[in-house]
Amino acid sequence: MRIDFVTLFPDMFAPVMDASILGRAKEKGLLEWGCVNPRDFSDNKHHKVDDRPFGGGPGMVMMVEPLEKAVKSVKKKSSKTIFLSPQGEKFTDGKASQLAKEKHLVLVCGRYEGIDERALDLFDEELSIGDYVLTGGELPAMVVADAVVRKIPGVLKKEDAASSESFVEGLLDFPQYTRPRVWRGREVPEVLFSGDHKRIAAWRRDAAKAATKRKRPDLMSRA
Ligand code: 4HQ
Repeated sequence: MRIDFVTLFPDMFAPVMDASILGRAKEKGLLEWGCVNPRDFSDNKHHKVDDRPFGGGPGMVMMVEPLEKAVKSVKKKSSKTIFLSPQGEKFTDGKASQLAKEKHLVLVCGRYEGIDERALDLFDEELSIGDYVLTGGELPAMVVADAVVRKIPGVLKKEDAASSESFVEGLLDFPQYTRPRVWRGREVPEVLFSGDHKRIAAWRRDAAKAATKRKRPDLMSRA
């Protein structure tokens, strides 16, 4: 898969996109990514990309022209273009699985008070990572990229793969333990030392269900 980020802050991306599992996905040839800056497409001599809102009010609005040129410079017929915004459809694990099948994602990051409404025609989808307001779309775009790239076959090692299945089943992860076996008087559940893989799997299923009921009852109806 290739991912292009349309952003006024391209320097934010490498520290996240080149680290850990995403970095390894690139080294393995499973992911290519790049940034394109609308500022480089402004025909204004000061490279201006924002202007004051018609009708008045505080803050600035991203202009449609530099945004359109930036998107068009990376977009192909087979691309899916996505704008990150609190007004979008809620991004979920299911959506991540869907997007993982795409060949090319163009993730467009807004800044300021937002973008000119007419720019929305440039996008196939509008996605929100949650009901809170961030400074820009860069962090949401990287959240989407991370969740999507993990779903590409071959990105996760076999050992990692199992834990990613939990959300697919609609439940939270089961509780995990490592050494020491006793910590401040708290013991690791005995069954995990039994060597009985069937019993362990059954315990984990029950524990995942109990944790979901207690911490996220809203997920139980789906599971
Ligand atoms: N923003 N999920 C404002 C978000 C956001 C979110 C993105 C803030 C775009 C202009 N994006 N800009 N929540 O808060 O996706």
